[in-house]
Amino acid sequence: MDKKIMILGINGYIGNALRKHMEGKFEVVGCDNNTRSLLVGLIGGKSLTPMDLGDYTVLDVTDYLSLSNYIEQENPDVIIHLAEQPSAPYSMKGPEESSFTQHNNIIGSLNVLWAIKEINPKIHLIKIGTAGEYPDWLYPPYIKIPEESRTVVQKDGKDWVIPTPRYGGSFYHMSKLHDSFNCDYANRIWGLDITDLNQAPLYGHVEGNRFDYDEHFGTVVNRFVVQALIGHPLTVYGEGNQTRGYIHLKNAMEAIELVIKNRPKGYQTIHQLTETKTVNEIAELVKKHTGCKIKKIENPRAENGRNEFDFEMKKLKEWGLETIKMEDSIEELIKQIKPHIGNVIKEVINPKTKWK
Ligand code: USQ
Repeated sequence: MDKKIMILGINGYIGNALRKHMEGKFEVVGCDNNTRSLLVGLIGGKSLTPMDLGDYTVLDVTDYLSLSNYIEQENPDVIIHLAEQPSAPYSMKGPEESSFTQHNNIIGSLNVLWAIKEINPKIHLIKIGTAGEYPDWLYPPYIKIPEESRTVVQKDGKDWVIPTPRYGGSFYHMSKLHDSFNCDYANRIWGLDITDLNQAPLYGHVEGNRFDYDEHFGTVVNRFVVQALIGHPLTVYGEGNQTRGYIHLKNAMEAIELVIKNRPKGYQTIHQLTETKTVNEIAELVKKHTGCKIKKIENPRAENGRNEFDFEMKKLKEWGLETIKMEDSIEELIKQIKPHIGNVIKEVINPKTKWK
């Protein structure tokens, strides 16, 4: 049984919540270079809620020597790699933001792979990927996106094992895609055990965690709740018929715990999402609970305005994840956010970054 976990990126929206979730269950250590707070600050924002951070080591994962020394010193059983720039809109803001995203994400992940191989190839790497590695045009309506990292294609009476088809929908998604190929390759040549956790947009809050609502780092449900509470019409992009998968932050933490307890052999992909919704459905749900207004605005992103999304979600179900439904949890989220609503910086709400 794996006992010691290391969280790379322990001060982010997922990292800090994960530390809180895992303490008492595992020995937890982690590092961060506080890029998330810095980037949110640079675009004029700030976490709505005060953060209660634990002990951590200041470390940049793109610095191979520091990272490998840290892993060698701590000798964890599992590394959960979250030290990535997580925002698609941020990666589309301009050349600096794009190259920062790709350098930070791809080089950081490559360093993690090398450090594991050099120091202790028995470490299980859990890497947060993205559900956005499967654009809708690659999986036309009603074809379930398979939950296998590799797919068997039959040709000329032979089986050919190829990576499951993926493609990115932003320079951020492209960085995650490259990470996935590097993980697949590291497994093929070095035999590392790697879980690529392809996660859908998150929402929700846990006490003491950060909560972003700006156009770049706030995800749609969290943004809509803040907008509703300050009387800002909900910013539905385009006609609001975009369908995405979603998962509550608490479920995402439980999912990572299940992955640690059900350690794979080899390179596996897991779909980390619990339900699919259109943006309009989310807006209507928030309206039902707050009476807010909804406003359709020009979509700043390059994305399909209407799509179907159908995922296999076998493994988390099989391991017993009890899913939290958005409609059952939105009321609680509104209650959690209300006391902090005086901290809102209104200027960061409307989207300014155009992708095209
Ligand atoms: N949207 C609106 N109005 C808003 C904000 C978003 O209509 O004010 C729409 C977007 O156009 C999009 C959907 O809501 O169609 C979801 O957007 P999001 O900002 O909540 O999430 P997204 O940019 O897709 O990115 C998030 C995470 C990222 C993760 C990704 C998974 O930030 O780290 O990789 O979800 S996925 O989207 O499946 O690629």
